[in-house]
Amino acid sequence: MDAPTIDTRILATLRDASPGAVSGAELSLQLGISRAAVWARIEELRALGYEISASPHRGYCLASSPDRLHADDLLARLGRVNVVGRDVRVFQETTSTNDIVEKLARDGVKEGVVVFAESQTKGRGRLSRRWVSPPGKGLWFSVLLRPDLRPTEATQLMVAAATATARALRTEARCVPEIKWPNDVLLNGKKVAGILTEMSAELDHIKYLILGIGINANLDAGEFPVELRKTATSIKLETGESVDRPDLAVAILRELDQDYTRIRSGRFSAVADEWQRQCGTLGRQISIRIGDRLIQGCAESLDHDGALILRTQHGHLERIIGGDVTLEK
Ligand code: BTX
Repeated sequence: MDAPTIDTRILATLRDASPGAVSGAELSLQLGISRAAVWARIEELRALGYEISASPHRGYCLASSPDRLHADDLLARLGRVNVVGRDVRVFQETTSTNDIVEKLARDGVKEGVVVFAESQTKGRGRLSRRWVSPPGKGLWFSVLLRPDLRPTEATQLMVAAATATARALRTEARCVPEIKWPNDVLLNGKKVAGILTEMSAELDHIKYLILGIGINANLDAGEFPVELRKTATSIKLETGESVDRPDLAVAILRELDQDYTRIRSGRFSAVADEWQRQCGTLGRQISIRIGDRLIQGCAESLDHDGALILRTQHGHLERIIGGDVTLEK
């Protein structure tokens, strides 16, 4: 992990002390900079929207944080991680965070880097479909991984991403998400999050894999295009409350770091078990479109690689590694 910046350390120290305060002298000692330099950094953080009170006797106290993604703050909240989130970067606007991470991957950047954007002009889903990503309303981010897996095992990471996202939604937004195989997270039957996996691989080896995760946090109904209003939703629309985006972002990265650690140590089955418990697809009659082919049947289980095992109308078992699922009534 790179050395944390001064701002990351200031925010981490203020958060640890909150609701208490930390004196300028103490911060100056901890950070190895002058009290005037501490004050200058505090002024910069205030300009970004952090409400930091200062009293001559008590010192600095973090009263509130702005609704914005700030890399230093995300790192301060995240603390120690194994892989996912050891480097976090935030863009105000980009085409697609997957594009940025792909460039980093080709430049040889280490796995675990996470790129967020406040808005994407060309956010994408699978098969180049559009992903709506308005500014300041969601979490649009991508994670670079270099797993020691075969390309056929990539579904494991999609399953991990969906499981981690669902778990974080439960704890941070107190809602009850359902996972729809392979890459959707639903709230009350509508899509609240989507996951896009893109990879570069050789025949038997993944070179790198990019997990792109989009979460509709605080969008209002009018912020979705009309054609999506029946199928898409946000956390705010379903719970009636705005969610703290930086807190949710950090919760997902922590959960993902934990699941990735499980997968790296050969314990995908623990992730799969959890996935099965939250998955609304299992036991249901579904149809899956794979290119021109439409397969119908009952979703029976998930195999050791994350593929879906489907019992077709004719009683055969089919192993499905990707496609568009429609849940039948
Ligand atoms: P998907 O192909 O399963 O879903 C795309 C479809 O979902 C679209 O065709 C549209 O019908 C619908 N849709 C579009 N935008 C939204 C939205 N905001 N909420 C709900 N439904 C929507 C899902 O692909 C994968 C999405 C990954 C998005 C992340 S964001 C960060 C990263 N960067 C990037 O460009 N993509 C990923």
